[in-house]
Amino acid sequence: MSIEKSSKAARGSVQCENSSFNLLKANDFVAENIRKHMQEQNILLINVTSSAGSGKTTLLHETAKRISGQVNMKVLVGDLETERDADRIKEAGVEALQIVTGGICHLEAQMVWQAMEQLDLSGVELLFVENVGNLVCPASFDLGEDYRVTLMATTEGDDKPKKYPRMFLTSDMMLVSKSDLLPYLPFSVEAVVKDAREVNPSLEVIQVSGLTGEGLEDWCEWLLEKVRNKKAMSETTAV
Ligand SMILES: Nc1nc2c(ncn2[C@@H]2O[C@H](COP(=O)(O)OP(=O)(O)OP(=O)(O)O)[C@@H](O)[C@H]2O)c(=O)[nH]1
Ligand SMILES: [Mg+2]
Repeated sequence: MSIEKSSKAARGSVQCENSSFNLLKANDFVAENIRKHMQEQNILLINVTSSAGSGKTTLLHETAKRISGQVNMKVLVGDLETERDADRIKEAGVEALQIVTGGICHLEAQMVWQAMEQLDLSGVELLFVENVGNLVCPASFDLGEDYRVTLMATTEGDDKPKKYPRMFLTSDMMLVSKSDLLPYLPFSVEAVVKDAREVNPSLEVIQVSGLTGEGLEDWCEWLLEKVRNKKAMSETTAV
């Protein structure tokens, strides 16, 4: 038994025989190997996506501060240039490795596979991948994750789920981030949740702020439960 795949759309879903189709098929082949590898090692893999600047690194930093004493976690971070995000996460006392894509606007499974080879994963229970900030291309690339978590910042406008539906369709959790700014912005949480659930009725939602800590307890509990479930599932499979 394995945890249900995070992508709800057909993989390699470009419908014509062209180079994009073949690229996605190759990606899915590597993603499947990552999934198998993670299953064998009992590691929960979470792919964190969002537009640029929605608060992914801040969230991971705050998450590490709260749960790294309870769960052995590491982070891979994708960016076009610089190691800034990995440096920020390391400040929370968690090992982080930057994947510099050199201009590519999303992470591909083969990049994650290569990075995993540089990381000592023994004893790791939770591995985060912070994707490149972009709501478009990262939606198409399965990274072998157990769950895809998308941040939807209050600063982005509440119309995004219908404009970028594939990201919300393939996600398991939407974190409405920067909730501390709600009093100052024309942003309706009700409207964004309604739109997102019209795209993906099973999408879970938590409202969070990396600044005030709102929602982070619920978020961390969600994560810890998934870690426990993955372990229990692996033990069942091993019997
Ligand atoms: N008010 C407020 N600001 C936040 C919050 N989370 C992050 N920020 C700010 O938003 C900016 C971007 O945050 P990051 O955590 O770097 O966002 P990111 O999604 O990792 O950005 P990229 O990796 O560049 O896509 C920073 O200036 C943060 O301080 C929040 O909950 N509330
Ligand atoms: Mg970041």
